[in-house]
Amino acid sequence: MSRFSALLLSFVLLGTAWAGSAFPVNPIQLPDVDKYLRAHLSPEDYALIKNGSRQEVESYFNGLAGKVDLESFRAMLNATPTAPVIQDNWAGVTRYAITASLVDTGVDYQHPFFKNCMWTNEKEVSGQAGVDDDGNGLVDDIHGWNMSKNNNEIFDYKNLPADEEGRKMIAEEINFLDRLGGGDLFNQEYLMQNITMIIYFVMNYGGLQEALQRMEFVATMSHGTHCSGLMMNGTVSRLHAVRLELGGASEQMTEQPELPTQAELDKEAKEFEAMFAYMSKSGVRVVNISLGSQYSMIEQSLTMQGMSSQEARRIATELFKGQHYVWNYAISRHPELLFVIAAGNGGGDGKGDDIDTPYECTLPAALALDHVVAIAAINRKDNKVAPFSNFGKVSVDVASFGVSEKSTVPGGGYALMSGTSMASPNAANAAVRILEINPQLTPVQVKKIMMTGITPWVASVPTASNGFIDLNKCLEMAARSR
Ligand SMILES: [Ca+2]
Ligand SMILES: [Ca+2]
Ligand SMILES: [Ca+2]
Repeated sequence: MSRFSALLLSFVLLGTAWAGSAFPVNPIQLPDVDKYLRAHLSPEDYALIKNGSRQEVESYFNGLAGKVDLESFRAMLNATPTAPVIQDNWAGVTRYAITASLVDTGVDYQHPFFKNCMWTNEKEVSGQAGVDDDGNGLVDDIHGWNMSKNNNEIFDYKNLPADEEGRKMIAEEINFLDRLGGGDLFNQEYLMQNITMIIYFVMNYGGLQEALQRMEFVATMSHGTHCSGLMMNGTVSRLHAVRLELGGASEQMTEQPELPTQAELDKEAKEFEAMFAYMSKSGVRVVNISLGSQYSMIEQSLTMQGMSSQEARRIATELFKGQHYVWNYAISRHPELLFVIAAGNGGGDGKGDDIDTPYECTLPAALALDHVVAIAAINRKDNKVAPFSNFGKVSVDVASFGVSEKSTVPGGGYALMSGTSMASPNAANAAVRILEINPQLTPVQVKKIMMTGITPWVASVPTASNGFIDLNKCLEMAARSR
């Protein structure tokens, strides 16, 4: 299988340029920390944080830290040390291990959580390093494949600090981001704590810009590991990891994109198709995709580069058409796989969009295919739709939990993240567990169970099923189908 060219990845990334988030549509919603500080600090203090020397920032931090209980705040950020337990009534029922794949930023497979749940290519394990022992065209694909680099590096261990303190810091950072992005940003009660913590990170990383870059880096790096933990939690199944190396918003395209030729599109389409063929050959039944792109974001990012609105519309339309062609080509050729796809987060305004409309259309969630399930996010605390979640009467099928979800992060810890990125693997988890009970079910049958084994809601936004996945109802239906 050939290496993915940068072309389609640049499409995928394109949408994020203005949104300030790690992924085009299904990122952890990174908060606008810079704006936050500007809004709440005096111009002098803001200038000091932005441009002051380390000593100046440190003494400012010490002044703030004296006024808040930072210790208990940090303890709160670290208060999610264990894996959540999925409650169900199916512990005694025979389950079959199936294999599920996740196309994402990679997974820390050395995390204790994943110890016994990685898909493992036995012929490669018992074979020779540097040799494609099972003849599938991929050398040493032990737990999956890195599609961007065309090698078996499904996680970059050089990104993890060597010491335990440093590794624990990742969970703290992610929890802090979720705290800020989860709406508490505007909670006056937490204002002082949040500002103090931001300045603590600014100090730690040697500047505001560096701190923001670090947050984006950690969020991007952790995304795949977090989604993987949600998908596999409580299952007896195996995780087949497929990594795409997507950059964060700061690595976004700044130049005008060149429109792809049909030959280039065909090449991309075939490479994506080959990725799904590889999954299928590895025994995968369920694929989670917590990423994508939105038409409006592409158009807006082009306008922000100074393009006329007419020209931006023309280019964005062509690019989006190309993306549709590539995704549709690859996914429609693999009806044996069930694709669970995040509906998207609705961009920098924090408000979900109707992806049935051409302007807010989001791919690949909006593909009109029977073996695609698009997932909106609700909050498990009140069963209400997350304000950021996209929706659509036709394109979005069902909802699942996606606000402050607890799952694995690189380095061995657990932390909270929010997004339809999290709702999607929670829904994929249900799909995996349905198949564990009845592996004979087809993707279309599993999708039907996911859309009918629900708790109906009085929803403020439309989806095809108007409900959220009720795991026990789904598993009862799966058991009855045996
Ligand atoms: Ca191989
Ligand atoms: Ca080998
Ligand atoms: Ca929006």
